[in-house]
Amino acid sequence: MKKAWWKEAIVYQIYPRSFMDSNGDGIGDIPGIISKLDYLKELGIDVVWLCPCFKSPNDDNGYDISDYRDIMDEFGTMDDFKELLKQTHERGMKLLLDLVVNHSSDEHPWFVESRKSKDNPYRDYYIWRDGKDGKEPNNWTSYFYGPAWKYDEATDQYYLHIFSTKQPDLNWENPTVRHEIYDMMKFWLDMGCDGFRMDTVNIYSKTPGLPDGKPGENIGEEYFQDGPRIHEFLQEMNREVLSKYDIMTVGELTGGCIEESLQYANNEGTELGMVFQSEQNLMDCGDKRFSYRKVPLSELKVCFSKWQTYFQGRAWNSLYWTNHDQPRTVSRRGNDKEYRKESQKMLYTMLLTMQGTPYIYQEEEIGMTNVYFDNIEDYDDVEIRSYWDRYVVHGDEDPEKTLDGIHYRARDNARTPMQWDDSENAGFTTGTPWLKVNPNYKEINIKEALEDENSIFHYMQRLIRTRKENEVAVYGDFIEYEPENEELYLYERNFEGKKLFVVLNFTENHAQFHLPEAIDPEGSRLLISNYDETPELQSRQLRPYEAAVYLWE
Ligand code: TEU
Ligand code: CA
Repeated sequence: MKKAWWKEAIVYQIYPRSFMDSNGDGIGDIPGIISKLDYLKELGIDVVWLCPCFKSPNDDNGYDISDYRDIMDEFGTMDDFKELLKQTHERGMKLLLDLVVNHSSDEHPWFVESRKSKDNPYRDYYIWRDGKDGKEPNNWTSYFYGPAWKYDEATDQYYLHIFSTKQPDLNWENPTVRHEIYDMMKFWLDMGCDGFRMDTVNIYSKTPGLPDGKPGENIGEEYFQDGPRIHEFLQEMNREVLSKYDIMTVGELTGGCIEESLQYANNEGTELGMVFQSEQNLMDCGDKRFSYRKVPLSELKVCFSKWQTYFQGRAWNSLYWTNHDQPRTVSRRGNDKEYRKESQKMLYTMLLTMQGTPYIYQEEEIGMTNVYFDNIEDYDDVEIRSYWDRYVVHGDEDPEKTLDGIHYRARDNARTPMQWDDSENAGFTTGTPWLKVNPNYKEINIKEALEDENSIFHYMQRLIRTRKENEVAVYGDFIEYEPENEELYLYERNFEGKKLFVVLNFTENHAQFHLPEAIDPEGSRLLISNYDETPELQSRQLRPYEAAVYLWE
């Protein structure tokens, strides 16, 4: 197993818009982030990943970029950014940027030029096609609903947008586009940035001819996910940019299968350092975007264990429970009521004792919950709004049912402003926050967590320290026990003569744990646990959401 700093790092994801507002305009900003760097350092963070902070009209909160080389007005200036970079480095932490180059904003000068005329030098930066019989060039659909094509009168053609109409897809077939992107990446890396999280990295390459897709929810996916030239493109990017710096990279996969992921994240390092698999997020989907089902523990375990063992010795995993596109972990996988603290601690014990690089989304360290707005107007997300408009306002979906699904699945769950304390607007802003603060900020906030020695924050801090002191937690091989057990997740990790054994109760009940025959408790000691007075390793009753990790050395 080849060691690397980014394999040992703990990453913290910041959604800048919701993190900390320094000037009272209700929008989080870079000076706000700088003012909280010591807090992140105290938690034990090594790498800060910033969601997009570049110029943007904010149709999709920065995932629609109109200038890749400048900072979003609401977030601050280039000087603020450089100060952030400097102060992050001064504290021994690194800064990861979000690279969004499957598409740009329609307000990017490239697109403004491109749409002017068919012979504009920028025309071929995007994907333009003639309509077919007065309709779209093919049947592909956008992830934000409706056709993936928008008609543009000026030139009587359509442009492709896999996401919103304000996010036209860049044409990766065009080598000039690719080199513009590589140059832009070098611009940030030469400034000292430490790597990239790459947005929707597996959909850059579209199948030539753009054939009609088979019917389904996201039509056309089979022609743009893991497309024919994607590995060629990433290997080129790796040769020309990535391999020249000591950086970390993580690609976000839209869909994407495990076999293909192995190639993206391969240990030879020809493409990316690691990828985010999205399989774990798809398991609890219902038949619609905003509906859901309960996932049996055995299914969740199949998913995590599969990625652990399949990658072993061949590729490096990323580990995450949530991000800015997903609901809060404790509401989704744990119990956000009477066992909020226990279950969140248990879930992160799991994450931090697996092989891969862990990512902690903002406020996970205080066990933040979903938000349950009653009024659809209180939601801001372009995805929710366009869904509601299409399927409730102009369709026949039941508003109550859809709202229930939104409560469970919505991206805005993760985007409510950070709860720093119990003062007005949770200490996030002195103005009016861009998205309402979760009404639970009086009970759940960072000030409270810092004052309580039994808080999730302090447990997370201890978990992080424990992981860093025990290489086996980072690099160890993974062996699972009792995969069919619907209450417990049991596994072992091994590295250079050391062993960990992890016992996790995923239920709110007492659950019977039988020591597996293959595990000899002799010589083990308790490394960490989310309850007091945890006994030595033996068959016994586990308390609700109990987690315990034992070490042999
Ligand atoms: O998300 C890409 C992605 O996989 C989406 O389909 C995601 O699953 C969806 O938003 C959930 O419904 C990335 C970003 O993380 C997301 O915030 C952006 O909106 C999107 O790309 C477009 O840039
Ligand atoms: Ca602000």
